[in-house]
Amino acid sequence: MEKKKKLDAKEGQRLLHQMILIRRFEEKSAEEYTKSKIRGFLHLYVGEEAVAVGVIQALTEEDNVLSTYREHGHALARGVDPKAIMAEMYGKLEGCSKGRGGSMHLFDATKNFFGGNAIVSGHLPIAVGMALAAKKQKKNKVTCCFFGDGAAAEGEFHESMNLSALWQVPVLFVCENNLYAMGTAIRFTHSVQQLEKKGPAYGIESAAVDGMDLLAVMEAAEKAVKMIRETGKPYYLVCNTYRFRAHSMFDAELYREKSEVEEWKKKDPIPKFQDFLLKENLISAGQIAEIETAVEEEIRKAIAFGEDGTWEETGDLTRFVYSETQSI
Ligand SMILES: Cc1ncc(C[n+]2csc(CCOP(=O)(O)OP(=O)(O)O)c2C)c(N)n1
Ligand SMILES: [Mg+2]
Repeated sequence: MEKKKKLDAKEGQRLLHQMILIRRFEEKSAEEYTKSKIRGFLHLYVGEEAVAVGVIQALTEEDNVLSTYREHGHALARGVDPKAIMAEMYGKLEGCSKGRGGSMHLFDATKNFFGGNAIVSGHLPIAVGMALAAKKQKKNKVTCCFFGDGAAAEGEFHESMNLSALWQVPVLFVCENNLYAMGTAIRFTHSVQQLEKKGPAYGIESAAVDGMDLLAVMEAAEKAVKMIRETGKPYYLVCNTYRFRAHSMFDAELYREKSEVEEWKKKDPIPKFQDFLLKENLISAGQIAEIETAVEEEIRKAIAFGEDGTWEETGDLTRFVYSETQSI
């Protein structure tokens, strides 16, 4: 409630713009995928936008962000250039990972955005290591690590929680609990499904929040980041959310009822936040239309940039490969 009063029109509109950009960017990516312009894996974040936007707005530019293969939303919210993301998915040299990573490996060190990690839970130990480095270097840096409910069932999750608490490092673990790990429902992967209960077992302060409510996520993330900066300790935040689309582009969704998806769509975070802004007179219908138009233009430019991008010379394919680096 307090947060709602604090939010001014400019900031509210900026956040709405981010969520709409993520949604439209991904809808367009799916379209480009069906035209085979984008190849390889593609995991969409549609429905979960309030988590990335709500958490990342609580960080500073110096903080680190790590994510999974479902990371377009985090990259966009972090300010990675949509053109460089689209070119990456097109496999072009101008992509943020030189076209070699694709959708699952977006990376931009200038934004302190460290992936894009395709190994489920594999980036949690990396996040703890980065947080340890920041502590040793006496940098005021929070390392924020997004992962899914499936990742929280992996060994790395438990090792990372344990070590982060033991070493007292400034890391924010953000679990995006969308109730499924590919086609496996959470009741088949977790003995205790209130995932925030696992933090206190390691002595880590933890909370759960409605991940479909941007304002609630913002408030929870701000509280978490404040605690981390004040104490240097880790924090575990579970955002309960839902993906509206399939796990990836190769998923017939035989594991859930259409009616379940429809029920969750009623909690869509974008109209919810839009309605809030309208009700509080922080935006007008005309301004919402302007955001949609601006986003459309940003995406048009991103597609054109990807199309016009350069294919890497086949002779360069072994560049940046470990074996070549070793012989230099
Ligand atoms: C170590 C490892 N095991 C299995 C896979 C295959 N895999 C890719 S995504 C995924 C599901 C992960 O689910 P979750 O962590 O809940 O994230 P979500 O996709 O729901 O965002 C699996 C098992 C993988 N990439 N890495
Ligand atoms: Mg999941």
